[in-house]
Amino acid sequence: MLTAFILTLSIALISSPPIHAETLVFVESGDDALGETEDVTIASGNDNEDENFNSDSFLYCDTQDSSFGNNETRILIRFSKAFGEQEGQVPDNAEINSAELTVYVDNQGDDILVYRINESWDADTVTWISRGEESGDWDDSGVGSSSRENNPEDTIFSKSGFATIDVTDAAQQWASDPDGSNFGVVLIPTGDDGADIMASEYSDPSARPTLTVTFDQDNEPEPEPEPSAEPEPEPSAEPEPSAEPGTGEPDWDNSDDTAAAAATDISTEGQLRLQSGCACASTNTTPSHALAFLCMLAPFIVVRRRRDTSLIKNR
Ligand SMILES: [Ca+2]
Ligand SMILES: [Ca+2]
Repeated sequence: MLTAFILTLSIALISSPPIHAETLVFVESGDDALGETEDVTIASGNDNEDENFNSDSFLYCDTQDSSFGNNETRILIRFSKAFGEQEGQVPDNAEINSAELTVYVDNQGDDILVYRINESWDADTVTWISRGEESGDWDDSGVGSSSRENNPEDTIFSKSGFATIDVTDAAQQWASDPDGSNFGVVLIPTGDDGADIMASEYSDPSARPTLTVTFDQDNEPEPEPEPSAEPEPEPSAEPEPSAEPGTGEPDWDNSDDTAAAAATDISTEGQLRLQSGCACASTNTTPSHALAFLCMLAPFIVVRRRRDTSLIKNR
């Protein structure tokens, strides 16, 4: 029995799926909720700092943006449902091999620095001053230095066309703590030659921001061994304990009805329910009352003999 158990365990270990790399791509599509993209421009200046621009089809990044009264514009981007335990999400504690944020630059400009944000925000209500109606103000307005990480994740060398931003380190953090850290990134301009980027609201889906994450998928946890996984006793094994005579008082009374009811229970289930040794009870045949009566007498008449012979028979 021990050998069979070890063999079963060995097969379970050998058949565990190996660690494998998996790639998921997230983009706003309308059909895939997990691709939900939150992207929004925030702008400084009295006329802009309390305004929300989430519905625009373009995102703006410029130290002196003429469309915003020559004030500074910055871009926030987050894929809020990319990480988690749902099917199709990057799972918790996944080891990130690479993560790339791809954007389409429509109007090239000066380089852009990309930082991981460390405060939560709401795309529909965020502004230069506020993180959102229910979130309070930024610790440092405009996602300033105390509202983001100190060192940039990457730099966009701004030119027209697709630009790829390495956010691997940020994605590792987001995977480690999706609820407490996935606040996306902020794009901060380095000069007054601004860049325009297609937003998730842009009509052509292929130009919308995309997050591509490649990660190692951990093995599934070992399943708990089920009771049915226990190897069946071999025919040569010792008789079942339930076939042994009871050591205490039999748990039935002396009425035929009780014995018959017990026997019926046994015949329908095909297995022994009585605590005392009664050979007829382990069969599928329907015992007669006489047989049931013999069953009741069995502990007093044939117990010792059957115990001896059953051992002989089963060798
Ligand atoms: Ca938007
Ligand atoms: Ca420009």
